[in-house]
Amino acid sequence: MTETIRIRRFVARPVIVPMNLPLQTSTGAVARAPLVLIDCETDQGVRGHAYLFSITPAALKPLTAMVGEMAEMIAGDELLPFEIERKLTQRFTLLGLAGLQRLAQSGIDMAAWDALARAKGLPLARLLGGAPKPVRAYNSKGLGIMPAGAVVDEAQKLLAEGFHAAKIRVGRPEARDDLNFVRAVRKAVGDQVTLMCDYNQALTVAEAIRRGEMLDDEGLLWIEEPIRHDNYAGCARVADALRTPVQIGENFDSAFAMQSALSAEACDFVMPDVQRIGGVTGWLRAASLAQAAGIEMSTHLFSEVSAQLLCVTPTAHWLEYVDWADAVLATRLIIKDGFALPGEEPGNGIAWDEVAVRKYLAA
Ligand code: SMN
Ligand code: MG
Repeated sequence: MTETIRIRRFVARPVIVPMNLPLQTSTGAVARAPLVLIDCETDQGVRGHAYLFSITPAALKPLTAMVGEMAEMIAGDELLPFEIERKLTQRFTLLGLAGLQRLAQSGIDMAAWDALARAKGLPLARLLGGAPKPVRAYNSKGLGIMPAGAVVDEAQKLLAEGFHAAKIRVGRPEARDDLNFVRAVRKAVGDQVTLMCDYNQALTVAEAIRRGEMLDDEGLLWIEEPIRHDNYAGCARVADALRTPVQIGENFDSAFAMQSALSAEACDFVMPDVQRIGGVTGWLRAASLAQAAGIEMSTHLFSEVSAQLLCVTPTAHWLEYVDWADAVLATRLIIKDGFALPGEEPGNGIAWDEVAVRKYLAA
């Protein structure tokens, strides 16, 4: 029996929610989370949910508007994410499949897959042919560019939430200060804890090699985005020069961008971001590329849907855990003994706390 589900409409709502722990990166502070909450309404009454993170509040309204305009193009269509991808890709090719366009299309894709999963009564991982299972997770909420004196407290707080791994933000003006900070964290947490660091593209190629060599004996699992994200030849030089693996991927605009990076041998690991790689559909394509290249694939932000996706990723590596949408979520991703436990409830793990949504509405 074939059952046709149609899209009635999408509703996009902008909210700005407080973060429990503001984060200082080499590009500045992230203190509040501007989110676009997307609902995919179907003719069967089932609703799918997804959210986008506009990073800066300045992009929140344009992103919400872009989701709204894009959604009108597929109202009434069958709920088929691959067909939605084909149609929207065609409509936006001349504009360019990047930036806010990319985020909006990924959000629509995620909400559509969620509606499909809920319509079938399956968690997303099962709809995709796998099953929810524990995925290794690190706490990415803190250890920003902060005073050295606060390290012990912050590290202990992050690990006490059930993790055995955490990410350190680096890219201070002086390399020596980064090194001292990394050492202070290691001293605070001990040898059993996994640590990685993230430059957020702060360095030149030569400086990335110099600083990377300084960090090479610190036992870091990876060095993330040391230089401009799309300088793949430069990334390859850095990756080649260092013993510590180089991680990139949160800025891949599609699986095609990831393929270019892999062809250039730009990195040792990849960590696509589900709102840039093309939602669930784009993630699946990227996961196959990582498998073919024999490269570990981690996630970026969006812990709820990403935990489900990691369950069907052949070279699954680490889940990046942040709780930045928690203020408007009715459920939380469970963390236990260093693992995230994606649930068996139908869908991608996202449901709204409507009272909170009304409170943080930014319209
Ligand atoms: C990051 C990205 C976007 C917002 C905050 C922090 C960072 C990460 O690059 O990988 O978590
Ligand atoms: Mg990063």
